[in-house]
Amino acid sequence: MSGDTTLVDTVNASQSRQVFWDRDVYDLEIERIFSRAWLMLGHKSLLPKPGDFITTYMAEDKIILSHQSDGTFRAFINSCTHRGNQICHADSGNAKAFVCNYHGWVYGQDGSLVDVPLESRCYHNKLDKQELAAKSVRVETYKGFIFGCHDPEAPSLEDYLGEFRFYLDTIWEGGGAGLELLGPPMKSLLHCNWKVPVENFVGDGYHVGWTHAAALGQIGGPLAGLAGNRADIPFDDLGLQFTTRHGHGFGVIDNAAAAIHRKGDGWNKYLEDTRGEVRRKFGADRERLYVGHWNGAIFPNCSFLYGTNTFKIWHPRGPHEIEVWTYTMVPSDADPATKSAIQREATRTFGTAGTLESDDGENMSSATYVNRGVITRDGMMNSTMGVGYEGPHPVYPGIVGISFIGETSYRGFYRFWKEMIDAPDWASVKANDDNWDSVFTNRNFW
Ligand code: UNU
Ligand code: FES
Ligand code: FE
Repeated sequence: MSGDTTLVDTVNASQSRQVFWDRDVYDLEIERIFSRAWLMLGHKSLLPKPGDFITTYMAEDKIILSHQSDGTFRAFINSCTHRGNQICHADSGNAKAFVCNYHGWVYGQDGSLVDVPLESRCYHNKLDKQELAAKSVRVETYKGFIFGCHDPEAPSLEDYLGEFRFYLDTIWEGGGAGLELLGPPMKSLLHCNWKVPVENFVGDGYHVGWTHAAALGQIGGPLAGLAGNRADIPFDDLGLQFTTRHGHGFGVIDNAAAAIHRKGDGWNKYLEDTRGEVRRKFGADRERLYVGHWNGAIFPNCSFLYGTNTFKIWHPRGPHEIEVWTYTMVPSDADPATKSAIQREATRTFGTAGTLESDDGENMSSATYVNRGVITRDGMMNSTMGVGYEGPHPVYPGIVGISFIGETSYRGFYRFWKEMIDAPDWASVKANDDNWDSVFTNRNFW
């Protein structure tokens, strides 16, 4: 099953329900997407000193990410090259070396095999330790965020993020020192396909007023206006939606960056103090984004809400389950009280037991498990909202949709999903660089 898959119809903006259910589709995703794309590993704030390490996942592969003595970061597969035992069982720490607890092979901070017990006597000096280094992963960083990739043919991380950096820079650099992550992550299992939360975070402005109606009513403030079945819900003056070359995208609600926070201090004050610098550095069009609330995703499986400041990696665990890792995203130069206030609100809303997280979780497993039904899963899903009400924009790169409520970024996510599933290699993805956005046919919308 490869080459021009019919699972996603980019012309009619629909997707087969099998993308949430079928085991063969999942296996193909692991092979063609997770083994070839840049995946989020973490932020340097999680391992600030030489010797610091964290363990994480790239899809279902266990990974050690380690801070080298020269200040760079290296990642390697967390499985011993002797008999395969997991090398490191800690979530994080500081280590000069990693000792496999099965037979005691010792790996350096860079994954090289540095010592083998009884090497000369038992192996008669015939062991090639160089060849037996832990399998290494390509690592690159952007504004402190660390990514890993298995494919030597993949573009650089900067090119992979591409024009999405125009948007990321606005918040990852911002008007101060940029954003970092607070760990350790909260971890939970969710019974859903990994793409359900990604599509939700990349571009589902529609669900907010329905799924979260009760919670938003309780929170009050600017988001309360979105809650519920209201004919007068704001629409085209609410914000915008974006998709870019490699499927990354987001939606923005204007002037709502700190909507869940108290006025006058903490995060609100930080934004007011720094927005002038953003305007000076990046201009008014990006200052607008800086003070907006974002729901976004970096293809394939990293999502975040800027403003609410939850940061998630959806680690796939087969077609019908994920392990969700939730960090808090904070300005690295904010004072400790502001950081902890941001973390508290992020946890209350989108932590493992957060009010809004629970609202979403129910939908995510429902949208997955309903496809147990053989007749049900034969069908297609619809993402046509706002087709034609989107296009290239004079200021903002990528394709820009008319409102925060739309499915432009959904279409962009599945457009690139299909491209990756169909492509035999990165060269054939790169060949589409000049006409990737041709499925967005209204060239004169803005
Ligand atoms: O649930 C969401 N994705 C969301 C919540 C988006 C924007 C504001 C609040
Ligand atoms: Fe690691 Fe044997 S499996 S030392
Ligand atoms: Fe939601």
